[in-house]
Amino acid sequence: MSDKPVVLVTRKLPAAVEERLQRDYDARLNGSDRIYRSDELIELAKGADAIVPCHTEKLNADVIARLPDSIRAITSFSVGFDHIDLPAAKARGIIVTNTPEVLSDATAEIAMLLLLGAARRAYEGEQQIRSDSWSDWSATYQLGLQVSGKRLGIVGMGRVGQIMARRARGFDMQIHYYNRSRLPPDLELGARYHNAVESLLPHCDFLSIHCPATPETRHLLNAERIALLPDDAVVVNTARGAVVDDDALIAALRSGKLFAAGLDVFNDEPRIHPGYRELKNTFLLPHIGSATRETRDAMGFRALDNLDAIMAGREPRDRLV
Ligand code: 8YV
Repeated sequence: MSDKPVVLVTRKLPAAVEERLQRDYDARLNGSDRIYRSDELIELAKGADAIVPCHTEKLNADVIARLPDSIRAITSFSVGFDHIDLPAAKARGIIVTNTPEVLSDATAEIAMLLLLGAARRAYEGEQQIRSDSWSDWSATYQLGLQVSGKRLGIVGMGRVGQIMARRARGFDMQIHYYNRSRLPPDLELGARYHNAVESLLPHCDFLSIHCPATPETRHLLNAERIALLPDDAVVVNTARGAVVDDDALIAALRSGKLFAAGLDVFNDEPRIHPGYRELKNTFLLPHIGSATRETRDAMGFRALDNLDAIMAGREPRDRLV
């Protein structure tokens, strides 16, 4: 029998990450990449020292209460941790970590792609080419909104929000932001701070959401707040679907209050609100913010660095509880 710690890995991870797992641990890998039901996950965790989950595993208070006593750590392959009940883990003495920083560039890239794609009606253009319905050029054909020089409002000026601001400055955008606390001037780089979402929104030709999903940010973008945006604003979300009230956003896209939305994250993924699919002014991606080869490897290695530290009795770099 191996004396290596036993680790349950809930989803298939990049090859280099699985190689390291197999070298250093008695790893229970998920070759089929099927999403385990909660009771299956609890069963598979029997005798394991740690779990490496993704955001697809809902480790709520009930599941955490039923995990075997052997589990000492949950080292998530994600920066977001809304899928893990931290107080429940803490109460059981289970250490929880995430993978910050390593996916900020990739996520900001997707936010910029969504912003540009929504503003320039990329979905409709793509559709016309692929369905062979592009008939001719005209001076008023497929008119979108110019991005350069416009105002970008950022909700949540953490790592991803700050990189998004830097990328947007490349388009001469003027940056406004809301964050719980104001950034120091060397990080703010001239961006205008708003101490409430309500005061930010009227300044947003484009709004990009980068805050975590918490009970406080649930439905942060609702009908009342959408009404505060300028007419023809564009909304981009690469954070979590829960931050947006889908019915309110769809109504505003349908009525023409908003010009378009670019979304990579949704409530109830992958069974998203069907209203988004029916609209032409949405540019939709399937939660691929961090999906680059480089970033997925880096996320895996960061999760394993945390796991190595915990198993060696050291403090992990990214401890949440
Ligand atoms: C990941 C993410 O793909 O890390 C996060 O929080 O939202 C995504 O970029 C996913 O969560 C991995 O578990």
